[in-house]
Amino acid sequence: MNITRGFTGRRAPDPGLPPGQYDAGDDWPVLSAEVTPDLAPADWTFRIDGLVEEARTWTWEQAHALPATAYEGAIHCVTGWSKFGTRFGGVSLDAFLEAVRPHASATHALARAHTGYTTNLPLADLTGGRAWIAWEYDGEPLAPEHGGPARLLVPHLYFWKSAKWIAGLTLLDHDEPGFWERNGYHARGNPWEEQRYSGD
Ligand SMILES: Nc1nc2c(c(=O)[nH]1)N[C@H]1C(S)=C(S)[C@@H](COP(=O)(O)O)O[C@H]1N2
Ligand SMILES: [Mo]
Repeated sequence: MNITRGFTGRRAPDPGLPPGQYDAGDDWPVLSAEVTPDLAPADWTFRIDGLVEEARTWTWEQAHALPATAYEGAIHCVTGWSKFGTRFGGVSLDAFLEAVRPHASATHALARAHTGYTTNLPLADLTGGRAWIAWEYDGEPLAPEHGGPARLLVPHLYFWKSAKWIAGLTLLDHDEPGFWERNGYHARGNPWEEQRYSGD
């Protein structure tokens, strides 16, 4: 399905481009610090640990038993491109977090990929139906170069927060910088406030 920009029909008004971004159109650039791993769904697991009542690891099948939900909308990369009308399928992070019962003291999460990539997020950005573990794009399995079999998807923040080949989250009572954040990028990365670099 194509979303015609400018004609919103029954849709919510298109929020448009965040400051300093351009529309990449049909392109979907690949940005990876690592070599794309050869990760089969059978070898994929997703774990939440740290400040939780009950740390838990889900297999591919166990994760797929959770209620399926979709995201349709834009993604925004800090290098400048935004892509509208993306369609991801997966499971809301709320469903995973409900199962582990985060401690009241948990304020942040450090996300890690099966390749070692990390990125930090406020826990509040991962709840409320705004973050997903995504394994489908346009109704097809998510391509390996885009993080398949499964990636974190947090589309309201710059896309470096959406860790590809997601392996898990550790809940913390403080913020701990991940890979790009240790290299000068912003702790939160809200594109609407142009939080690109630490200090922005
Ligand atoms: N594991 C991992 N996840 C990652 C990255 C990465 O290098 N490794 N790059 C991030 C950045 S900077 C962006 S813009 C998006 C790119 O996702 P894409 O290649 O599917 O466009 O993934 C994010 N997640
Ligand atoms: Mo990016």
